[in-house]
Amino acid sequence: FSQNPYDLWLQYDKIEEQNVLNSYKNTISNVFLDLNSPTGTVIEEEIKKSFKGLLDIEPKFDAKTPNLIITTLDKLDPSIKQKLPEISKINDEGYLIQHIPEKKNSKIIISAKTEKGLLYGVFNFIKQIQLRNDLSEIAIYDSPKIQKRLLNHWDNLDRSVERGYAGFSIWDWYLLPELIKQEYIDYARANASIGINGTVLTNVNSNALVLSPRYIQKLKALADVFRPYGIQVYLTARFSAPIETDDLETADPLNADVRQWWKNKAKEIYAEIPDFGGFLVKANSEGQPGPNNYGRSHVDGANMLAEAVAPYDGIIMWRAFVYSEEKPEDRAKQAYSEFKPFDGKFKDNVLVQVKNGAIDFQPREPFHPLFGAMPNTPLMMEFQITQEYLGGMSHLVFLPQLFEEVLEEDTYTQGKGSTVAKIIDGQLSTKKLTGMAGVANIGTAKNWTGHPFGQANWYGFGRLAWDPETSAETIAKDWLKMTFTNNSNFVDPMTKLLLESREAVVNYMTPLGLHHIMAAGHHQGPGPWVKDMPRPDWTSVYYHKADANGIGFDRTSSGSNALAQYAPEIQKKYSDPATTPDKYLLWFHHLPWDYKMKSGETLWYEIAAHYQKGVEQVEDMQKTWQKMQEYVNPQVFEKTNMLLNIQLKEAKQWRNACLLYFQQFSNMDFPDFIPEMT
Ligand code: GCW
Repeated sequence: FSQNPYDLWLQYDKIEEQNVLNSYKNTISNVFLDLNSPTGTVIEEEIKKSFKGLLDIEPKFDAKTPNLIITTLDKLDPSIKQKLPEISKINDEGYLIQHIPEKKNSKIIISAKTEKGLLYGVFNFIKQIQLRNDLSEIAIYDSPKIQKRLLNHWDNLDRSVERGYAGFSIWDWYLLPELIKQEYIDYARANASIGINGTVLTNVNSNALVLSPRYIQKLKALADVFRPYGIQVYLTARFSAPIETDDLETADPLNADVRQWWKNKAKEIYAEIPDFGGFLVKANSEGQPGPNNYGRSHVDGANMLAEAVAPYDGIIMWRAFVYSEEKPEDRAKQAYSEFKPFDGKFKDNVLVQVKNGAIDFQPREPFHPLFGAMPNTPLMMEFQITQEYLGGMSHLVFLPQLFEEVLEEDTYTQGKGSTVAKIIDGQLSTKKLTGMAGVANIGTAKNWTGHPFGQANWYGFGRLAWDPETSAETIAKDWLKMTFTNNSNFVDPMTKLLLESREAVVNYMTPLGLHHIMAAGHHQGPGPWVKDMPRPDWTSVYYHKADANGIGFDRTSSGSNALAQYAPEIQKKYSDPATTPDKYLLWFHHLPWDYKMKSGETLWYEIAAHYQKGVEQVEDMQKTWQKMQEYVNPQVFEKTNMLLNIQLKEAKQWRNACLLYFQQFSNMDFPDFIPEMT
């Protein structure tokens, strides 16, 4: 095996099936490529590398009759252009791969409006070979549906990573700008291969130092590395930076000196990095400074920054993750209460970045009620790829399943079919900007993500940011084939394993709509008993509300009425426990322990059954994995084995801890299907 984990899904092992190998060799070994640019060099290197690996050939670049033509549309011969049926459909980042049959000289055209599009096309073309797809009728016309496809690194300047489980930050700030690590290049390449086109390098809990001239030089060095791969750099902006890094006395967004300070700062950055992407801002949230400190609104703050970067086509991503220390209002309601009135008031280059759910990256949450509620504001999705609440470094959880579930949800805000995906990709917005962010799970670990299967979540995020309607199943299959092998004895059972892994974690951590009952602070492991914290909405008891009368958070009109923030169709369905999907039951309702569930069993029984099921699902995952040894690099096999053992141990801890804790309120027996508990 090579299957070097460092190479992620870009495994280019030689094709073993002789007939397949020969047919590829015959179809595509004579390449025409005429790009004289840094991106062109990247493309050429990738073609060489993949052909050497997969096909064991050096492609010819000077053949008279090429059979693989890679060039931008403006350079294509009109006679060829005529044979590209859907050419007008692709956008500036899109591409086409079209087979053109001819008697003597059949060929494949990879083309795009821009070189960046061409790079994406080339990566997809190589993927077709990794997947062993037939090229003889290939006709792919593909464009990203979302414009800003970004990773968010919660990386601090001291190289610690907030909620990071894969080592330290890959950004070696101390040695930048002089030292360019190979990892930077490989990071850019991996991201480009899945269409990611930007990266926010620093934590949203930000440090103003990164805006100082010394750091701008370091940033420039990274931007120069990433540029040929079509990746822009972004920074987080600490709102109080004018005070902290200069001697301004205020950071009030309506103060003329403050406004000028940010304009100067933007000018200074853009002088070094002309394609700098812009700023991501966490303001007035969890202790971060912001416009509210000066009696100003989020709109005042965001628009001030937007004005500073607008001359350079920069954008501001303003996070909606706010919940006040003083407000008694249900935390799930606060972002909506605060931001909805701002709809239409932000400048055109501002996106409001919203987490997928209203609490915080739980194993399962209903979609955030802001989606669909601000049609005149570009809303950017924020997913978390790093597994803060989903087992950190040790649990195998395939997150595209979670992402897909959120994106498919119907908000009904503009009638049936108003899915979250359609809001994110701009179809249901009056604004043009679109974006999706994923909080990265990348670090200095030799395989980038620590857990070998963390790579699938990075990969899957990229795929969904490109097209939010991609199915989790397609992503699972592609990733497994590209990373390991095409053998269906591996791919089929492992696809099933991946697709079930998310429900497993929900079952053994937070079934039936339970949420935020993790241990305090680090969020690893169970902590339904957590109650003494600096803020009530950081405790667990705030969320599960278990007592002798029952369990769950009443968010209907008899409770916090958070449900009123959703469209009438959803309100109607979810206001009655009988019509609320079981998966959200305790998110919206407080119900007695002996409440009769759809299954006919009591609520207590179903809670226990779900915890038990979660444990059994991990046991099933282990059984499947045991059969996969012959397809997987031995180190990855053993590591995953050991991690699954830890996952099973922790799943049992979750089950036992939660059931023992809740039993003191339910006062009901454990069903006898949990031998350890009876
Ligand atoms: O829930 C919290 C996390 C914090 C994080 C915050 C946020 C970066 O526990 O670690 O801070 O979300 O998203 O801003």
